[in-house]
Amino acid sequence: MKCVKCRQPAVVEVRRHNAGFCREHFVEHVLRQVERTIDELDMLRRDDRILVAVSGGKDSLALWDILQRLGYRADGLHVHLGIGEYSSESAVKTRAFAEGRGLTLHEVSVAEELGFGIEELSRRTRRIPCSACGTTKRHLFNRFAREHGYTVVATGHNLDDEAATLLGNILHWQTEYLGRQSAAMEATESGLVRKVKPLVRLAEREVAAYAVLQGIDYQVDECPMAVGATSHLYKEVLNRLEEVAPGTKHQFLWGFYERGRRHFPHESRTLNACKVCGEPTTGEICAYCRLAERARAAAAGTR
Ligand code: Q46
Ligand code: ZN
Ligand code: ZN
Repeated sequence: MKCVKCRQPAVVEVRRHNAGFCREHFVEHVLRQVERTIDELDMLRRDDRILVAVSGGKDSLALWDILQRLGYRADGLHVHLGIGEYSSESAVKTRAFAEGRGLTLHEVSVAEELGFGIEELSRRTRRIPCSACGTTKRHLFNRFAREHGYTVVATGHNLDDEAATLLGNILHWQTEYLGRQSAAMEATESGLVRKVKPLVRLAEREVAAYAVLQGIDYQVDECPMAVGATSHLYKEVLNRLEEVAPGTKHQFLWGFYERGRRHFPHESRTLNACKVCGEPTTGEICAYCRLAERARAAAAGTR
Protein backbone atom coordinates (compact mmCIF):
# COMPACT_ATOMS: atom_id res chain seq x y z
CA MET A 1 0.00 0.00 0.00
CA LYS A 2 1.17 3.52 -0.84
CA CYS A 3 0.70 6.85 0.90
CA VAL A 4 -2.26 8.72 -0.62
CA LYS A 5 -0.30 11.94 -0.52
CA CYS A 6 3.17 11.12 -1.81
CA ARG A 7 3.00 7.51 -3.12
CA GLN A 8 5.85 6.44 -0.81
CA PRO A 9 5.28 3.14 1.05
CA ALA A 10 2.52 3.53 3.64
CA VAL A 11 3.23 2.76 7.31
CA VAL A 12 -0.35 3.17 8.56
CA GLU A 13 -3.59 2.15 6.91
CA VAL A 14 -6.85 3.87 7.87
CA ARG A 15 -9.51 1.64 6.42
CA ARG A 16 -12.48 3.90 7.04
CA HIS A 17 -10.82 6.58 4.92
CA ASN A 18 -9.67 3.89 2.52
CA ALA A 19 -6.21 5.42 2.73
CA GLY A 20 -2.62 4.63 3.61
CA PHE A 21 -0.13 7.17 4.90
CA CYS A 22 3.64 7.44 5.20
CA ARG A 23 4.93 8.63 8.56
CA GLU A 24 5.03 12.30 7.66
CA HIS A 25 1.59 12.37 6.09
CA PHE A 26 0.02 10.28 8.86
CA VAL A 27 1.22 12.82 11.43
CA GLU A 28 -0.17 15.59 9.24
CA HIS A 29 -3.47 13.69 8.90
CA VAL A 30 -3.78 13.30 12.68
CA LEU A 31 -3.07 16.99 13.31
CA ARG A 32 -5.65 17.95 10.69
CA GLN A 33 -8.29 15.65 12.19
CA VAL A 34 -7.79 17.14 15.65
CA GLU A 35 -7.75 20.70 14.34
CA ARG A 36 -11.00 20.04 12.49
CA THR A 37 -12.62 18.62 15.63
CA ILE A 38 -11.51 21.61 17.70
CA ASP A 39 -12.88 24.05 15.10
CA GLU A 40 -16.15 22.25 14.36
CA LEU A 41 -17.08 21.84 18.00
CA ASP A 42 -15.65 25.23 18.95
CA MET A 43 -13.54 23.56 21.63
CA LEU A 44 -10.60 25.89 22.20
CA ARG A 45 -9.61 29.48 21.77
CA ARG A 46 -6.06 30.68 21.26
CA ASP A 47 -6.02 32.50 24.59
CA ASP A 48 -7.37 29.54 26.57
CA ARG A 49 -5.31 28.28 29.47
CA ILE A 50 -5.61 24.54 28.88
CA LEU A 51 -5.10 21.87 31.51
CA VAL A 52 -4.50 18.45 29.96
CA ALA A 53 -5.47 15.48 32.11
CA VAL A 54 -2.36 13.33 31.65
CA SER A 55 -2.40 9.73 32.83
CA GLY A 56 0.84 8.70 31.12
CA GLY A 57 -1.01 6.53 28.58
CA LYS A 58 -0.86 6.97 24.82
CA ASP A 59 -4.02 9.05 24.48
CA SER A 60 -3.26 11.78 26.98
CA LEU A 61 0.41 12.10 26.01
CA ALA A 62 -0.49 12.17 22.31
CA LEU A 63 -3.10 14.85 23.05
CA TRP A 64 -0.59 16.97 24.94
CA ASP A 65 1.89 16.60 22.06
CA ILE A 66 -0.74 17.47 19.44
CA LEU A 67 -1.97 20.57 21.29
CA GLN A 68 1.61 21.86 21.49
CA ARG A 69 2.11 21.24 17.79
CA LEU A 70 -1.10 23.08 16.99
CA GLY A 71 0.22 26.06 18.94
CA TYR A 72 -1.95 25.92 22.06
CA ARG A 73 -0.78 26.77 25.55
CA ALA A 74 -1.33 23.61 27.55
CA ASP A 75 -0.05 22.47 30.94
CA GLY A 76 -0.57 18.97 32.34
CA LEU A 77 -2.10 17.61 35.52
CA HIS A 78 -1.26 14.06 36.57
CA VAL A 79 -3.33 12.46 39.31
CA HIS A 80 -1.43 9.79 41.18
CA LEU A 81 -4.11 7.17 41.75
CA GLY A 82 -2.26 4.84 44.08
CA ILE A 83 -2.79 1.69 42.03
CA GLY A 84 0.53 -0.06 42.81
CA GLU A 85 3.23 -0.40 40.17
CA TYR A 86 0.87 0.76 37.47
CA SER A 87 0.52 4.21 39.03
CA SER A 88 4.24 4.60 39.81
CA GLU A 89 5.18 3.69 36.26
CA SER A 90 2.53 6.04 34.83
CA ALA A 91 3.95 8.92 36.87
CA VAL A 92 7.49 8.15 35.65
CA LYS A 93 6.38 8.20 31.99
CA THR A 94 4.41 11.41 32.45
CA ARG A 95 7.28 13.24 34.17
CA ALA A 96 9.79 12.10 31.55
CA PHE A 97 7.50 13.33 28.76
CA ALA A 98 7.03 16.74 30.39
CA GLU A 99 10.71 17.16 31.26
CA GLY A 100 11.87 16.10 27.80
CA ARG A 101 9.75 18.82 26.23
CA GLY A 102 10.06 21.51 28.85
CA LEU A 103 6.33 21.42 29.68
CA THR A 104 4.68 22.41 32.94
CA LEU A 105 3.34 19.39 34.82
CA HIS A 106 1.31 19.58 38.02
CA GLU A 107 0.78 16.54 40.18
CA VAL A 108 -1.89 15.63 42.70
CA SER A 109 -2.02 12.45 44.74
CA VAL A 110 -5.23 10.71 45.79
CA ALA A 111 -3.44 9.25 48.81
CA GLU A 112 -2.46 12.73 49.95
CA GLU A 113 -6.03 13.94 49.50
CA LEU A 114 -7.79 11.02 51.15
CA GLY A 115 -5.19 9.14 53.11
CA PHE A 116 -5.38 6.16 50.73
CA GLY A 117 -5.42 5.42 47.01
CA ILE A 118 -8.13 4.29 44.58
CA GLU A 119 -7.69 0.58 45.31
CA GLU A 120 -8.49 1.08 48.95
CA LEU A 121 -11.17 3.67 48.25
CA SER A 122 -13.01 1.18 46.08
CA ARG A 123 -12.59 -1.63 48.61
CA ARG A 124 -13.78 0.46 51.54
CA THR A 125 -16.78 1.89 49.73
CA ARG A 126 -17.56 -1.31 47.78
CA ARG A 127 -17.82 0.78 44.65
CA ILE A 128 -16.67 -0.52 41.26
CA PRO A 129 -13.05 0.77 41.00
CA CYS A 130 -13.60 2.73 37.78
CA SER A 131 -16.67 4.40 39.23
CA ALA A 132 -14.86 5.53 42.40
CA CYS A 133 -11.86 6.50 40.28
CA GLY A 134 -13.99 8.49 37.80
CA THR A 135 -15.70 10.46 40.56
CA THR A 136 -12.33 11.22 42.17
CA LYS A 137 -10.62 12.28 38.96
CA ARG A 138 -13.51 14.50 37.85
CA HIS A 139 -13.44 16.24 41.21
CA LEU A 140 -9.67 16.72 41.32
CA PHE A 141 -9.37 17.95 37.73
CA ASN A 142 -12.20 20.43 38.04
CA ARG A 143 -11.06 21.73 41.40
CA PHE A 144 -7.45 22.10 40.30
CA ALA A 145 -8.40 23.87 37.06
CA ARG A 146 -10.75 26.26 38.86
CA GLU A 147 -8.31 27.06 41.65
CA HIS A 148 -5.41 27.64 39.27
CA GLY A 149 -7.17 29.74 36.64
CA TYR A 150 -7.34 27.18 33.82
CA THR A 151 -10.21 27.91 31.45
CA VAL A 152 -10.60 24.41 30.02
CA VAL A 153 -9.73 20.79 30.86
CA ALA A 154 -8.78 18.60 27.88
CA THR A 155 -8.91 14.80 28.10
CA GLY A 156 -7.58 12.14 25.73
CA HIS A 157 -10.84 10.25 25.14
CA ASN A 158 -10.74 8.85 21.62
CA LEU A 159 -13.37 7.62 19.17
CA ASP A 160 -13.37 4.10 20.64
CA ASP A 161 -13.81 5.38 24.21
CA GLU A 162 -16.70 7.64 23.34
CA ALA A 163 -18.43 5.13 21.03
CA ALA A 164 -18.21 2.49 23.80
CA THR A 165 -19.70 4.93 26.33
CA LEU A 166 -22.47 5.74 23.87
CA LEU A 167 -23.23 2.06 23.32
CA GLY A 168 -23.39 1.49 27.09
CA ASN A 169 -25.69 4.48 27.57
CA ILE A 170 -28.00 3.25 24.81
CA LEU A 171 -28.07 -0.37 26.00
CA HIS A 172 -29.25 0.84 29.39
CA TRP A 173 -31.31 3.76 28.06
CA GLN A 174 -29.52 6.22 30.27
CA THR A 175 -31.44 9.10 28.74
CA GLU A 176 -30.03 11.69 31.10
CA TYR A 177 -26.45 10.68 30.26
CA LEU A 178 -27.32 10.59 26.55
CA GLY A 179 -28.57 14.17 26.76
CA ARG A 180 -25.26 15.19 28.28
CA GLN A 181 -22.80 13.02 26.31
CA SER A 182 -20.66 15.48 24.43
CA ALA A 183 -17.09 16.11 23.33
CA ALA A 184 -17.32 19.76 24.37
CA MET A 185 -19.01 20.61 27.64
CA GLU A 186 -19.53 24.26 28.45
CA ALA A 187 -18.47 25.85 31.71
CA THR A 188 -21.19 26.65 34.22
CA GLU A 189 -21.53 29.69 36.44
CA SER A 190 -21.55 27.36 39.41
CA GLY A 191 -17.91 26.49 38.79
CA LEU A 192 -17.73 23.57 36.37
CA VAL A 193 -14.81 24.27 34.08
CA ARG A 194 -15.25 23.70 30.31
CA LYS A 195 -14.25 20.16 29.28
CA VAL A 196 -13.18 19.04 25.82
CA LYS A 197 -12.15 15.79 24.13
CA PRO A 198 -10.20 16.79 21.01
CA LEU A 199 -9.29 13.19 19.99
CA VAL A 200 -12.85 11.96 19.38
CA ARG A 201 -12.33 11.76 15.65
CA LEU A 202 -9.36 9.38 16.00
CA ALA A 203 -9.67 5.64 16.59
CA GLU A 204 -7.63 4.12 19.39
CA ARG A 205 -5.24 2.39 17.01
CA GLU A 206 -4.63 5.66 15.16
CA VAL A 207 -3.70 7.40 18.41
CA ALA A 208 -1.41 4.48 19.29
CA ALA A 209 0.22 4.66 15.83
CA TYR A 210 0.69 8.42 16.24
CA ALA A 211 2.30 7.98 19.67
CA VAL A 212 4.69 5.32 18.37
CA LEU A 213 5.61 7.28 15.24
CA GLN A 214 6.32 10.39 17.34
CA GLY A 215 8.56 8.39 19.66
CA ILE A 216 6.33 9.00 22.69
CA ASP A 217 7.29 6.66 25.52
CA TYR A 218 3.94 5.88 27.16
CA GLN A 219 2.57 3.52 29.80
CA VAL A 220 1.61 0.46 27.75
CA ASP A 221 0.24 -1.61 30.62
CA GLU A 222 -3.51 -1.59 31.16
CA CYS A 223 -4.78 -0.42 34.51
CA PRO A 224 -5.16 -3.62 36.57
CA MET A 225 -8.42 -2.35 38.07
CA ALA A 226 -10.06 -2.29 34.63
CA VAL A 227 -10.07 -6.07 34.26
CA GLY A 228 -13.56 -7.21 33.35
CA ALA A 229 -14.86 -3.67 32.76
CA THR A 230 -17.91 -3.73 30.48
CA SER A 231 -16.41 -0.91 28.42
CA HIS A 232 -13.88 -3.47 27.10
CA LEU A 233 -16.67 -5.69 25.86
CA TYR A 234 -18.40 -2.75 24.17
CA LYS A 235 -15.14 -1.83 22.45
CA GLU A 236 -14.71 -5.41 21.25
CA VAL A 237 -18.21 -5.49 19.82
CA LEU A 238 -17.70 -2.18 18.04
CA ASN A 239 -14.33 -3.33 16.68
CA ARG A 240 -15.97 -6.44 15.31
CA LEU A 241 -18.54 -4.28 13.50
CA GLU A 242 -15.78 -1.95 12.31
CA GLU A 243 -13.89 -4.88 10.77
CA VAL A 244 -16.88 -5.82 8.66
CA ALA A 245 -17.98 -2.28 7.90
CA PRO A 246 -15.16 0.29 8.28
CA GLY A 247 -16.54 3.63 9.41
CA THR A 248 -19.21 2.17 11.71
CA LYS A 249 -17.74 3.62 14.90
CA HIS A 250 -17.42 7.07 13.39
CA GLN A 251 -20.97 7.03 12.02
CA PHE A 252 -22.32 5.78 15.32
CA LEU A 253 -20.69 8.49 17.44
CA TRP A 254 -20.76 11.45 15.07
CA GLY A 255 -24.27 10.58 13.90
CA PHE A 256 -25.28 10.77 17.53
CA TYR A 257 -23.59 14.15 18.03
CA GLU A 258 -25.15 15.54 14.87
CA ARG A 259 -28.59 13.93 14.80
CA GLY A 260 -29.23 11.79 17.88
CA ARG A 261 -28.43 13.77 20.98
CA ARG A 262 -31.01 16.48 20.46
CA HIS A 263 -33.76 13.89 21.03
CA PHE A 264 -32.66 13.35 24.60
CA PRO A 265 -33.36 15.69 27.49
CA HIS A 266 -30.73 18.33 28.05
CA GLU A 267 -31.97 20.37 30.96
CA SER A 268 -29.45 22.67 32.50
CA ARG A 269 -29.23 21.44 36.04
CA THR A 270 -29.16 23.80 38.96
CA LEU A 271 -25.88 23.31 40.72
CA ASN A 272 -25.03 24.34 44.26
CA ALA A 273 -21.72 24.61 46.03
CA CYS A 274 -20.92 21.43 47.98
CA LYS A 275 -21.22 22.17 51.70
CA VAL A 276 -17.96 20.38 52.39
CA CYS A 277 -15.60 21.30 49.54
CA GLY A 278 -17.39 24.04 47.59
CA GLU A 279 -17.30 22.21 44.24
CA PRO A 280 -20.49 22.28 42.13
CA THR A 281 -23.04 19.55 42.84
CA THR A 282 -26.73 18.87 42.22
CA GLY A 283 -27.29 17.98 45.87
CA GLU A 284 -25.96 19.42 49.11
CA ILE A 285 -22.80 17.35 49.31
CA CYS A 286 -20.92 16.35 46.17
CA ALA A 287 -20.37 12.74 45.06
CA TYR A 288 -16.66 12.94 45.88
CA CYS A 289 -17.19 14.15 49.45
CA ARG A 290 -19.86 11.49 50.02
CA LEU A 291 -17.48 8.84 48.72
CA ALA A 292 -14.63 10.08 50.89
CA GLU A 293 -16.91 10.19 53.92
CA ARG A 294 -18.10 6.62 53.32
CA ALA A 295 -14.51 5.42 53.06
CA ARG A 296 -13.51 7.16 56.28
CA ALA A 297 -16.58 5.82 58.10
CA ALA A 298 -15.79 2.29 56.89
CA ALA A 299 -12.25 2.65 58.23
CA ALA A 300 -13.55 3.84 61.59
CA GLY A 301 -15.84 0.79 61.68
CA THR A 302 -18.99 2.87 61.92
CA ARG A 303 -20.69 1.00 59.12
S1 Q46 B 1 -7.46 4.39 35.93
FE1 Q46 B 1 -9.31 4.48 37.13
FE2 Q46 B 1 -9.16 4.03 34.53
FE3 Q46 B 1 -8.02 2.29 36.25
S2 Q46 B 1 -9.53 2.40 37.88
FE4 Q46 B 1 -10.69 2.46 36.00
S3 Q46 B 1 -10.98 4.61 35.65
S4 Q46 B 1 -9.26 1.83 34.47
S5 Q46 B 1 -9.07 5.44 32.86
ZN1 ZN C 1 3.28 10.47 2.26
ZN1 ZN D 1 -17.60 18.16 47.97
